[in-house]
Amino acid sequence: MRALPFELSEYRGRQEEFLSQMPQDSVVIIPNNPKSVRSNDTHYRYRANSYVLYLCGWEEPDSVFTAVFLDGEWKTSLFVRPRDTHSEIWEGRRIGPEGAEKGWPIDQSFPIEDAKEHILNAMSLGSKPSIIQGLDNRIDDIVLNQDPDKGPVIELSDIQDPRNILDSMRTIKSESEIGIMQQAANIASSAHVKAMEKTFPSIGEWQIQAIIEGHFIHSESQWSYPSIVGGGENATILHYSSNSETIGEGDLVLVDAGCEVHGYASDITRTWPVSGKFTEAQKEIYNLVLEAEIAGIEACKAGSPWRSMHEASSAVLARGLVELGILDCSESEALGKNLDGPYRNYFMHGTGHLLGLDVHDVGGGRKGDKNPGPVLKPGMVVTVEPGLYFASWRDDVEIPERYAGIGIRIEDDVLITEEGPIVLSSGCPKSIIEIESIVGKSR
Ligand SMILES: [Mn+2]
Repeated sequence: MRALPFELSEYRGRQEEFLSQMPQDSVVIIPNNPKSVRSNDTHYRYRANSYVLYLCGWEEPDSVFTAVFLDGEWKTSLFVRPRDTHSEIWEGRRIGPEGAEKGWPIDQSFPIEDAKEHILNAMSLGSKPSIIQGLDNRIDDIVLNQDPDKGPVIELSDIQDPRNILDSMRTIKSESEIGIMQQAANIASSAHVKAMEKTFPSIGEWQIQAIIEGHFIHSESQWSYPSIVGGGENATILHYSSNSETIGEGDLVLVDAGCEVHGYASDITRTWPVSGKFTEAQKEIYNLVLEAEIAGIEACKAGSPWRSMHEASSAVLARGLVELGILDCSESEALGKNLDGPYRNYFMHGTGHLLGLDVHDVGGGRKGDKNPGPVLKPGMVVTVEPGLYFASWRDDVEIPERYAGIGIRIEDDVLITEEGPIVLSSGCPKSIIEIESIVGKSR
């Protein structure tokens, strides 16, 4: 049984900060993720829900965290799988309610079977459910299909969502969370260096993946998202994940791979030549992306608006694309009034995202998010990851012959502090000189 990564008092502090912002007539309901079938009776490796990890560190499936306000104070409960010798023989030992009450930051614990009665009872006493829906249908159904004998059927408009409060709390990392995120960044940095060292011309993308993920497992970690290993033109596919081709001798490989430690993610991208030497054309694009990445990192200042890193990276890319003759217009036309100019033909994604218990962490800032992104504050961890992509097959935009087939992205994990940005992934080299000296060193 793994020990909790944080002191009980740290979890209690999070719960207190969260619940003090909740209306006292709520019953807070945060289900854990259910197990997920892979095939027939085998399951995907279980990953607990990030909100549950954040509030109480519970890692077993079939569980739900609740809180109700009773006799002048919030009382937290954790519903868990009960002890069961037969199941434990097959599936592994369970902590059970008695163990949960002893070692976890909660007031009381009960078998998961009791969750329904507990929730309905609180609702019948007038508490409005504040639930993260969509995690576990079985728990959603308790709230949505109430037992008419137990109390009034809840109005849908009375169901609250506690995520607004939790999400903004989760964006600010404590010292101990930052320590864990530094470990995750260190492991991923070493994995990238190992992969560079063992790269050779015509290596298979899957072989690089194996080196990277082998290092994660060796370090008692695991990937935080499926590794992207794209050789040559595959680097221009933003979510390439089949990792199934060999990489041509003169080609670059783009590796976007990170791991997690106690649920906290790292997320690093590096691009290197499998031969160990960049061509002149590759160097031109690489140095432009690197300059844009460094400008993005420098813009990660406490108090700056979320968009500042995207603006900084975009300005560098737009100027460079004009200077290299890829765009035939002025710098400001290339950039566009709303950062929507033709530089976006070659840089289609955002410059970064929040990082934490989820690799694309909660708190806003991503395309499609309701929250356009927070003002940068000390304790936030973000990624900075500009790129340029010239897919040779595209016929909707001009793809210059010289750069056709090149895809480059460089991504680091950056902690915001009052004293300026700290690059957690600084152990992963990114200059052309460093990369050329490492690639193929121990093939
Ligand atoms: Mn990323």
